Order: sequence, then structure tokens, then C-alpha cells
Amino acid sequence: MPVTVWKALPTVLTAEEILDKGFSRGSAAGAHVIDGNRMFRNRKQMSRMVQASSEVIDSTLRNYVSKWPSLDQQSEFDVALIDAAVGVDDYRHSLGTLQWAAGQVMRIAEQNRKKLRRMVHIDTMHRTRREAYGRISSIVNQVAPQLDWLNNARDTLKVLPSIDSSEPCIVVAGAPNVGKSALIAALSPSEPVVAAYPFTTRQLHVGHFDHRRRRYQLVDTPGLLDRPLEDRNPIEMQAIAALEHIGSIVLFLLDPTEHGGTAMVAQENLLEEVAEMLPQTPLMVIDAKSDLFEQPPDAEGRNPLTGHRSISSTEGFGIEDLREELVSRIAVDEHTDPLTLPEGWHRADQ
Ligand SMILES: Nc1nc2c(ncn2[C@@H]2O[C@H](COP(=O)(O)OP(=O)(O)OP(=O)(O)O)[C@@H](O)[C@H]2O)c(=O)[nH]1
Ligand SMILES: [Mg+2]
Repeated sequence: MPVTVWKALPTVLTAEEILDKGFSRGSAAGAHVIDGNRMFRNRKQMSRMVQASSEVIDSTLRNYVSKWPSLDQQSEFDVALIDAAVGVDDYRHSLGTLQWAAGQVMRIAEQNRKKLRRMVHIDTMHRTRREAYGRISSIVNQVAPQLDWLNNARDTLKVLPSIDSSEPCIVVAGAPNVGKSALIAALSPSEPVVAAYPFTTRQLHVGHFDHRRRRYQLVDTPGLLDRPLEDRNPIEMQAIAALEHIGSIVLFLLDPTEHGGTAMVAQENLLEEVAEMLPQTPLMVIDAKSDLFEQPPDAEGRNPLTGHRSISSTEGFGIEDLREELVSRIAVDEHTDPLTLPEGWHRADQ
């Protein structure tokens, strides 16, 4: 599954800009025709004008269709994001319409070429060329709303997180303010990327670290896995379900200090709900903000009151141990799937 690099989506020209681009190329092509015979010269000119402009318009439109990620090749998570952000039906329809318009423009050029071939009157040739231009303009103007839609969609999509579904992904969940973003920053050697979920106005952080030539991605879930299930819209449910396909593990943060403002009871309820929402994904629960604990973590870095692994992102306590545990849990989980076992290996339980 390819990584969708939303930032790389090309800008989409307006209908008017596409026509300008096409027709100015047409004029240039017409101006280059040299032929001593006036009738032949005009015929070639008219033919080249339509041919050159339609080729430019066709390739511009088709380029959009090919540069925009095809929904069939997206991870379910990306499709859920696209749907929430701009709507997959409009997405599909807009690209399909451009594809149609490109075909129509080439068809007009072909008809024009055939008509001109039989013509002997210079006036008629010019009229035929004007007609072809008129029909091309009308096709491109017809798809103006789709071009505008795509250009706006690009602005929305380019801030979405890019996640490689072929690499492990750690989904960081927990109530607001428990320290999810701080932990992603503490685990990531370089500054996490700031992205947007279409479900929330809050910023989301995507970080990563490399371990033994694999890239472990860390994604934040503000607005998604930080509040109770009630009053969730279908699109949010779809995105949550899709997390199951990219998440190798859910790392659930509890803030036992309650400094984040959510009582432990509510945090534990949320934990239960998250476990139910993502039944297939392994879940690891840790206690955050250990620097504020009344009783310090034990020798193994666990909260003596809960037995959970504890960390402090701001002080750097327990971060490397957590990283190790994440890496080994993800490896164990992958190896229980017989299909991913290296050749010659056997499942431990067989
Ligand atoms: N003392 C202490 N404070 C922390 C720790 N981790 C995070 N914080 C503080 O807790 C607050 C919330 O941290 P964030 O990382 O933004 O929490 P979040 O879960 O991403 O919050 P939302 O994205 O709003 O849901 C900030 O003021 C952090 O400085 C920690 O380990 N110790
Ligand atoms: Mg955050």
C-alpha cells in the first residue's frame, strides 16, 4: 500500500486557466506552420491549433486524474480520512468527470481533423476551427465546478497525516491532556509532524522512530479516541474502525495525577470503550506524568499503585523501556500470524 503524500498533490487550475493554457499553445502551434500553398497552409494551421490545444488540455486533465490517489489503492484509514474530510463520493465523481472531459476534448479534436481534411474553402476551415474551440471551451467550462472542488479539497487533504500502512503504527490514545502529544515527541528523535484530523479542530502529531531498519510510526488521536462513544457521528466511527487496519498496537495513556482534568473513573471508562472499539488491536496501558506521582515508580518503572508501566515525557523517565516493550510486543504480535513468520520458523503454539 503506497504512502499517500497529501502535500504532493498538484494544484488544480481553473477552467479558464486550462483553456488559456491550451489555446495559447494552439496559437503558437498554428503560427509555426510554413507552406507556400495558401489553402494547405490554412488547413494545417487550423488543424494544428485544435490538435495542440486539445493535447495540452487532455494531458492537464489526465495528469490530475493520475496524480490524485486512486481510492482503490488507499488504506481503509486513508479512505476514512478522505471521506470525513471531503467525501469519497465527490472525490470519485470529480476525478471521473475530468477523465470524461479529457476524452471529450480529444474526440472533438479528432472530428475537427476529419472535417478539415475534406475542406477547400479557407473561410470554412476557420469556422470549423472556431467551432472546435467553442466546443472544447464548453466541455472544460462544464467541469469548472469539479476543478474548483478538487482545488479546495487539495487544501483540506494536504494537512492530513501521511501514514505508511506497511510499517508498524502505534496509536496513542487517552483522555484530553493526559500527555499523548508529549509522549509522541519524547519517543520521536525528530520533531513530530503536525497534521489535522477532519474530526477535530485540535492539532494532531505524527512522530516516528527507527529501530532495526523498521520505522515505527506514532499517531495521536485527539478528537477520536479521547472521549466517550456517545454522540459520535458515522464518519468518526468509520475512522475509528479504520484505525484497526493501521494500528499495530494501541498505547493507552492514563493520567493518575488527574492533572489533565479528567477523573480516573472517566479515564477508565474511556479505556474500556477504546478496547471495545478496537477489539483486534493489542492494547497496552501505561501511566503518564510519573514525575508528579505521590509514590515514585518501583525499580521496574511501574506505578506501585496500579502495576502499570509508568513514564514521564517531560522528565524522560521510562521512555527507553517503553520503546523496547513496544518494539517487542509488536514483533510478538506479528509472529503469531503464521503467514508473516520467516521461512523455517514455527509457531510456538504448534
Ligand atoms: N509533569 C508532567 N506534565 C506533563 C507530562 N506530559 C505532558 N504533560 C503536560 O500535560 C499537558 C498536556 O500534554 P499534551 O501532551 O498536550 O496532552 P495531550 O494528551 O496530547 O492533550 P490533547 O491533545 O489536548 O488531548 C501539557 O501541559 C504538558 O506539558 C509529564 O510527563 N509530566
Ligand atoms: Mg495532543
